[in-house]
Amino acid sequence: MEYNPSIIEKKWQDIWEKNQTFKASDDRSKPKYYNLVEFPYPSGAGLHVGHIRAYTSLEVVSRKRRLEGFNVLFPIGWDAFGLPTENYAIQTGKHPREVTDENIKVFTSQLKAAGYSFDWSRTVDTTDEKYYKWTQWIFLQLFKHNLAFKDKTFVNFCNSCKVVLANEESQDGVCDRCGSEVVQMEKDVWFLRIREYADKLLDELKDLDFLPRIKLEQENWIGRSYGAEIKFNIKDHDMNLPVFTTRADTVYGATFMVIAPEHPLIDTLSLEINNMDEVEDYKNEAKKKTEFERVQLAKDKSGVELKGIKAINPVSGQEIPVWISDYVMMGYGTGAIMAVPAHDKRDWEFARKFDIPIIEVISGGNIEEEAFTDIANGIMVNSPLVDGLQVKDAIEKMTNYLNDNDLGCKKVNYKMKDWAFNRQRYWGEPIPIIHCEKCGMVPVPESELPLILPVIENFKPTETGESPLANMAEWVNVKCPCCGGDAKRETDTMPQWAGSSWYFLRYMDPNNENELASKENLEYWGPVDWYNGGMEHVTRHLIYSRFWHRFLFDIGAVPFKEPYAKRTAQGLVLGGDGEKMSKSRGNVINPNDIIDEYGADTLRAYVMFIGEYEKPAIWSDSSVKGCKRFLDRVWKLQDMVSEEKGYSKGNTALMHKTIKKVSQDIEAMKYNTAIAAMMSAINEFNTSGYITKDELKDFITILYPIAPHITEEICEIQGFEGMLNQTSWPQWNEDLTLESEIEMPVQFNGKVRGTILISRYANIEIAKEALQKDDKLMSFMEGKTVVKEIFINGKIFNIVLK
Ligand code: ANZ
Ligand code: ZN
Repeated sequence: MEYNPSIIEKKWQDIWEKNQTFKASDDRSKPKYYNLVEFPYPSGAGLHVGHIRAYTSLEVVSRKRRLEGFNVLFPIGWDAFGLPTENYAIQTGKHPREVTDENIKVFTSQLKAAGYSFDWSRTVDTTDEKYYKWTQWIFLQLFKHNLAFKDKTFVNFCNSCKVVLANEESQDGVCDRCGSEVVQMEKDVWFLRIREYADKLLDELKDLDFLPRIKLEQENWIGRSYGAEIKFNIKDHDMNLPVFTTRADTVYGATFMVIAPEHPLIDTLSLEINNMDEVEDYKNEAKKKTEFERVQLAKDKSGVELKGIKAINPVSGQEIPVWISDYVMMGYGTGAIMAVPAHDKRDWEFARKFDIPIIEVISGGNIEEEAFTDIANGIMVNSPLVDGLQVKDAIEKMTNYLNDNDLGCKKVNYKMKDWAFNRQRYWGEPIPIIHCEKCGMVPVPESELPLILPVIENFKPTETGESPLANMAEWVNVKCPCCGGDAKRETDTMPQWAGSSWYFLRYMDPNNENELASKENLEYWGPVDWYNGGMEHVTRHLIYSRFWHRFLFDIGAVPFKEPYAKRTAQGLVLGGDGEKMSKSRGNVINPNDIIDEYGADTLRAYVMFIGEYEKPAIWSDSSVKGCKRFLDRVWKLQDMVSEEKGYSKGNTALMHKTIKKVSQDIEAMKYNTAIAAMMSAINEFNTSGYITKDELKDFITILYPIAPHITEEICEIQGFEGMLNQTSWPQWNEDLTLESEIEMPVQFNGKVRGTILISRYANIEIAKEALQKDDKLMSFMEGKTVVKEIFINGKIFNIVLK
């Protein structure tokens, strides 16, 4: 019989679908295991091989867990709101709903063709009103707990397209669609107070089983920093300028101050500043730069002194100048710094460029040449209050001094900003808020949820950068739920991050109309046991969803603190040329082409074999063929099945070894070496020339998670009992993993002269017997007498001759 993947795979997929084999029942009597993969954005481009690499890993784990007796939840869904679909709708006039439905169809058939064991009955779609009803509900809870608010901020705006652009649409300061310059426009937008959760999100991290680099990304994103806020008085004014510093030890070395170009002090003191024109020009230039350009790319320092303004150093009493420069960000700390050029690289460059004094306060370096930043070894100087101390102690002492004299206080800062929760676009969840002149911002009553996104004709944003919803008078104008007066609906929609912040909860109870999920189901299925996804999502998505979840826990809406017990990440799949796959490069591999030519099992085996799972991997057509050949050889094992019961003597160690290796490697995400072990097992079966039925059964069982179709088919042809999806995962016996026959080295006077083939457990008598049958080894003993025999069980036979 020939191995014919296209027939076999369709057959088994139909059986799984018909029997609903992978439907997860809410059967609480069984131990559960919840595997989560990042649900795809159903774009027009279809599924790519990156998805396949991302999903196959936990697909393998899911199939293995079921054989281990777990009730497995392995769901999939659609993260379907967002820009590409909306932009496509603008270009074609097709409604995003229609576009989304078409794309979902394509994705569904592609994922099914790959043979994934998803529970298709639990599919969620973030754009489905039954789903986003609860996204809106969560927003309302945040609003009611004062964690959602509106504030002014700057957004990227394209004057020619008249749209607010996301950061990813306005890279390098130009509009992605028309190429014109992007300007910063001030707008009133929604924020979520995620900063209030910074400590909770950081402190829980330590107990989670996240990859170390993922934890690090989370820590850096939140960016907690312990320091002090210090007040610098403005000369001749009854006001002060607070700064945030992690280096209170260096206050004596602060020879100037720098404030961000957006700092409100400029307006407050505009009458006193003698060079306002110059200052305004500088502010306008700074507006054009993104934060990245300001912080990372600013090689050449620029700035303008606020002429006519002086600050007073709180410890030395010295008058120092105040500058504005774009290397100081308004969004961090207080938007102002004390500059210590002797010991900070950026301040040093700035002082050099503008000829500002540099005072050494930590000895050990050469501040004429560069800033001295070795805090571990420097000793304080020129600082009467802390001279002679080490930096660490000086920070402590100076902070206490400032605190006691009302000049400053301890302060913790976070890099993470509040979450800008808005889009001025159509294809998103409407924010359920009503603006009333009398009552202010009023939540849409929960009983009126979902607030349905109205159907419109024109998806283009308005001239003023508002969402197209703003054009719909009949939708916008409502009565205030509070006072009944005329009011208007909020027209901003939620960002794409919203729907993906809680989807894992909905999978636990996808059709619940009364709650986001029932208590019982949340208790049973939660938390997610294993979450795998891309490294590009371990900052924002992972933090946002942990934040929402923690909030839901705090208000008693979910019974567990952290959503994901374990989080891992796959590496990218690069094109055959080693570059990122992209249409323009022409190096994109369509998974369906691979399935059509070689079969889904080959595709799955290949993406698992392609290389270390966490590292980027380069696509190779010849390795795909290699994986197909591997499966051909698996199929051919059927030609050498012996009638022997159990494991044969010759294959026992091989079986136990291979089961152990594959079991452990799957858990450690070392899929490539698991497959390599199975490949070499096939070589050994071929060498011995036979395989027993039980050996074949167990061998195809451990291959089943990776290549379920071919293995189910073999199982059926061989008449093994039941289907593989109903068997148990094979166990190994550690003692039996050891090869029973070994090649024991034989030494004469300390020199290895050859080996004898004996049982691992053989004693010296058996070894001597084997030795006597070996003419070559015996020839070394000719004419000599044996002085001593040293035999180490299972290791070595050493004979001393004279
Ligand atoms: C004086 C000083 C002396 C500083 C020294 C550093 C070295 P992290 O660890 O990131 O919190 N800073 C504070 N606010 C800033 C802002 N809005 N924009 C740019 N820089 C800002 O770093 C805190 C340090 O970053 C602060 O400590 C401040 O410079 C600077 F030898 O103050 B430091
Ligand atoms: Zn009102």
